[in-house]
Amino acid sequence: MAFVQAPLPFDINALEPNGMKAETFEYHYGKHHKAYVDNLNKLTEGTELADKSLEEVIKTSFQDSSKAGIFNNAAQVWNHTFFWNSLKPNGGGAPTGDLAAKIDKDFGSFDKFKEEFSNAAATQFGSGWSWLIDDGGTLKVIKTPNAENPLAHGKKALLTLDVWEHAYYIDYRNARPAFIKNFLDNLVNWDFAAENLAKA
Ligand code: MN3
Repeated sequence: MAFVQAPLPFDINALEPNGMKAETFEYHYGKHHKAYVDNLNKLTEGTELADKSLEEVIKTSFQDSSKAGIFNNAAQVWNHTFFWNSLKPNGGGAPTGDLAAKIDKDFGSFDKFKEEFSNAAATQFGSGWSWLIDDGGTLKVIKTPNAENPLAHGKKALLTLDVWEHAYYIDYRNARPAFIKNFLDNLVNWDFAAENLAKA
């Protein structure tokens, strides 16, 4: 069974009022994300991995140097689907409920969380990702290079921002900090993060 690209959870032009053009999704979803899915299918076709779940492929190929290409493509398929779900029209602002309470407890305040998340996203040298994770009951911010993700490390992801240059070059050119600020102010899907926190 082939791996399939999940549909975008919003219309391709839905985030234009919030600083992400349809053109960004034509390339980032339509070309970059699709290419990872196509490559993963080519690399796993006819192997035992073709019938595994995407999560299983990520976990079994991580740190196996003979499967680096499979890991990179599988993780990038998963990371991008997770990223699209981390966005929503007119998102941003502050979380509520249990998630807000945990952020206050583990970071000191929501502003401190934003500072840590922005810093991780801005200082990831080259390509990678910034994440809010639940590490055994404690919320943390981490950054990962290239395709690496919390799942590979057995941690639970709550929210992510793609900081590969292809994620922001159409909307923000080289201004990664402006892209990060816009994500936090106008795009974060806190409902998605809260759902992930609530999962076992
Ligand atoms: Mn990307």
